[in-house]
Amino acid sequence: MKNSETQFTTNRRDALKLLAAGSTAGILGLFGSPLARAENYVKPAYAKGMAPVKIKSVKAIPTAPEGINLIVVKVETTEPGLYGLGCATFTQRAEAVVTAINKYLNDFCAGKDVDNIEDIWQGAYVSSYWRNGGVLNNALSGLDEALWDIKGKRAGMPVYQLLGGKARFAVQCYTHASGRTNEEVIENVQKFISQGYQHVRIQLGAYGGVGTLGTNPAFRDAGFGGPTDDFMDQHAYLNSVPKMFKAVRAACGDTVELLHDIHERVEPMDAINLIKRLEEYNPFFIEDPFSPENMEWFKQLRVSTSVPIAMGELFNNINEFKMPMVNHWFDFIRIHISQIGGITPAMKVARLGEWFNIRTAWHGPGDVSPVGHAANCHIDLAVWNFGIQEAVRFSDKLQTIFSGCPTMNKDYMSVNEVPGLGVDINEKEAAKYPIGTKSNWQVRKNDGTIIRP
Ligand code: GCO
Ligand code: MG
Repeated sequence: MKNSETQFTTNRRDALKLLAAGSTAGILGLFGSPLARAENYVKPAYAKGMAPVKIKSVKAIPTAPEGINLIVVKVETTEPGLYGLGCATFTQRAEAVVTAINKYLNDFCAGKDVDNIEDIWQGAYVSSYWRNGGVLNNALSGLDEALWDIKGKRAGMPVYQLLGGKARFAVQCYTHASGRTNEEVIENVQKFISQGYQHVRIQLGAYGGVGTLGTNPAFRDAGFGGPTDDFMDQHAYLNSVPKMFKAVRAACGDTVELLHDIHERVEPMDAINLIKRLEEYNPFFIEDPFSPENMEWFKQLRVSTSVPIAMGELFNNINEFKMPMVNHWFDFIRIHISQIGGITPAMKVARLGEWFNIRTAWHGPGDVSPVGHAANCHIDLAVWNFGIQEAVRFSDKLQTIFSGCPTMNKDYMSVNEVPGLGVDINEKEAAKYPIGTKSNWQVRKNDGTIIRP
């Protein structure tokens, strides 16, 4: 039996508990805390009578009509005929993204309310505990963009309207002019100028340019590395780029805006010296001077030259670019938006950029699906700090699979003006072009050292 002492303490403890509970309720009641209000929550008027639409399934639709792996996510809902599409294209690891979508996101999302995009995004983002990797972020992007597509369809509006409406009539784009010689590059630049382009990216050959044309690097003679590994002579490349700019400026004049992608292929100090040698040709921007592993070098670059810089297609993680943006380390943010998780995070990046006058130049090459290009374009229409959009031409074959692709009028891109993102997919056609797995980008120096590609 408890003695009087313990009885007292227990009573005292219970009394204190009661008091606490009473005072919490009192305090809560006083300040009208959410806890207190939750039970009074009423459905907003517009939703009265609207059955909440739930996610029924999330699946990956892989296709590779041009030999480039593309991954689209389809979110089907409990409302018959209502579904959304999103881009989850990580072309080098496509199979892994398909697994992440079909095995994990489908389970995670089934039964969730399609309207709560931010909540679903945050939930899916942390659901793996370890996060911010290319594979999971791309899967999340497919889901996210599909939910924005659905919200546009439910609202009866193109997605850019949900993002704040048009800040410009259409989206100005740049295109790629390359060639094995300066003469071929000039020919292509002139061709694009005649098509109405004012911004043209110039590259001699593939990334690394003439530096990759050497046939018998020492490592191959030594039997080192793989038989298909590329070779790059960095100095041949570094010497060729200023000559290319000089030749193009001489032939095409000062009006055309010229861009170039170093593609993180040279040593940081060589990149800085190269960019200084390009100053006189007034580039619109020079892209990816360094790899994401070398962000600190931007300090040196910024005090060495005033050439505008674009950075970021390899970024996956907010921590890779948040402070560099705050420190004005580059002028254009080049994110591959599915690599960070889609429209929801990309809008936050764009808004952050606005406060530091960093403009958008989203990644838009062939390894982004037409759904992804549409997502880029909807954001580009709506954000104030739009810079330029990388554009590709959608082949007839691609358009047999994807209808409603963004359209080009000279160098201006426009979205399909229908509710949602505007792009639809023919799954039967898509299935005719299965994805492949062979994508290991290996580039080596003469002695066989691996170069970041
Ligand atoms: C660009 C890019 C691409 C990438 C490609 C990787 O600026 O468009 O650098 O060409 O290399 O997307 O798969
Ligand atoms: Mg690039």
